[in-house]
Amino acid sequence: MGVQVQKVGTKSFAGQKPGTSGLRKRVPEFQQEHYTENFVQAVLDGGLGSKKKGSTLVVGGDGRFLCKEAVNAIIQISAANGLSRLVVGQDGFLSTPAVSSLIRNLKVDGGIILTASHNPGGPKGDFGIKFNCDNGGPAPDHITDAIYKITTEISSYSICRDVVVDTGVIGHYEFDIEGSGKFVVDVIDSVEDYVELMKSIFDFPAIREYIKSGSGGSELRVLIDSMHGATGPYVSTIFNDLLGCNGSDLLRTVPKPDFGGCHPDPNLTYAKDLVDRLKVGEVDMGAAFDGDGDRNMILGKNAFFVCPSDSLAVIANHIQCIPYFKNRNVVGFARSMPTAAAVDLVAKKKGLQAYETPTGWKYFGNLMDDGRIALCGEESFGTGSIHIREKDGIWALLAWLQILSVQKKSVETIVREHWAEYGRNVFTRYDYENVESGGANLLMTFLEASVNASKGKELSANGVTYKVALTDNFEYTDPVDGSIAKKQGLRVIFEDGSRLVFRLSGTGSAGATIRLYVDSYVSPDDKTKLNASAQDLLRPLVLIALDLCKMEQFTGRKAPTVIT
Ligand code: G16
Repeated sequence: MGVQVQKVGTKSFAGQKPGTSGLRKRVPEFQQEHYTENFVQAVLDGGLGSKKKGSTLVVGGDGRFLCKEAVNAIIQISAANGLSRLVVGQDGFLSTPAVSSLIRNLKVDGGIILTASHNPGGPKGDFGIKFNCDNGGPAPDHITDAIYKITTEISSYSICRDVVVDTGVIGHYEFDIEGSGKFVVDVIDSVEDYVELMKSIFDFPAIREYIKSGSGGSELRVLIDSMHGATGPYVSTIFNDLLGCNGSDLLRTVPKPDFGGCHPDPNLTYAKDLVDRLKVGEVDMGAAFDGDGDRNMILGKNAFFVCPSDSLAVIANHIQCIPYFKNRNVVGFARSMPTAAAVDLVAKKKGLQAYETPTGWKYFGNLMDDGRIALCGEESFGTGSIHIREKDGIWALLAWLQILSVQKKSVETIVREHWAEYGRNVFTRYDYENVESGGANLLMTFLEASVNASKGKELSANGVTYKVALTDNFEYTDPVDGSIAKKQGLRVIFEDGSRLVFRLSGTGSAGATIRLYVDSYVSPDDKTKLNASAQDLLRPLVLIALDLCKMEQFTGRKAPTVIT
């Protein structure tokens, strides 16, 4: 007799709507009875649809608090729903890029990723569940909408509580399920597949040689901060074992359920220790990755900050340094709308196509699948390529190292030379985190009206005047399937091409986060401005933006939580 399937009565929970990248909530919310099970059932029904019975998924997460419990729930609910196989990372652990790679390499039907990305973890921190499709990428809107609809109507879920797998032990586990037959769980090494992929993309011997003697004949020191997130084991294997970096230069490589109490977001605020160590000037380069390993921050010597928009443009400009692209037909690049347009200038010069999509990696999926782009990136520290369908932190660092190994120049020199050739897209983002939702929504409603009213007007601050050329709420029509995403951010575009963008984040777990993006272009002929501080260059536009949205009046906030 097979393992029994139990049908459990439940009630729907409000607010299980996937955001920019999956459902992210505080841990106690997920710990409510039936909460996680409801959502997993909805993911299987809405994500797999008629393919559900007999399908195979990859399952893993970034090791944060609740991951193991959620993996067990997914195993038991999948067994009861007639799936035929799950491929699970050992201990339920896989970085987000590793899940995407496995889905593609194994040619399975999709995956479930347990992560709240860069959000803090631990018993009071954040947790998240995200469904990825068979292309390895985050589910597009029509699928997340279907999942959400099911969460609002659900009245029961199916579960096999007697399917018990020790995910700590690599192996093949088989069960006979009542009514559907064989169900398999393969617990696999979490690191192997991803490392092989990286070895097939980059010239590891050349990078290793450059690390050994690239810095004027002596070793190139790279300080890497995994922030106790998912990249740790991958970083140790790739950078220590295979590329010869000093073990002591690899920081916080042990994944922890609460990220050691830190906020695993690789930016100048939350990776401050790394920044401070780079400032001393003894290390040539630095990099940090987020909780689930898809975000990256790149720093040069003396903590020279590479703005993510520039990082994408530099990699695009030097794409032929990366062996993977040498024999591929590169026809375009993409960036999200709030990301500064540096990559567009590279595309233009090379005669390639540039795409502008809404915020969310899922919007790059069709462009990649359709062969329209080779690289894409976002201001939110996301850089990636068509090797998978997620952004990829370690890939970005390897891309930089490969470029350095060919160019034999420092990070800072490469960026400054880029500005001298293309001009500089100066960029900053102000985040107002955990703002009371009511105030944030009022601000956005008020702002939409004042943004519209500003059309054609001159706005000034600190003696600098900008004339508004265009205002809108960004709308995107996917060129591949024609789907439309509306209201993706309020934009004020000035006559000189400078931009202000305002939007509410879709990745917070409580309250609201207001994001204000400021972007301005300095021509390569303006030598003084080209090397001035970004803060000084953008100050007038920041003041104009804060006045336009009446930030303090609506939110009571005098300053942002994070500036990147
Ligand atoms: C996710 C998405 C990104 C997006 C970022 C911020 O990243 O995959 O595409 O740019 O959230 O989104 P928002 O501005 O809506 O908070 P991650 O690293 O959190 O998965």
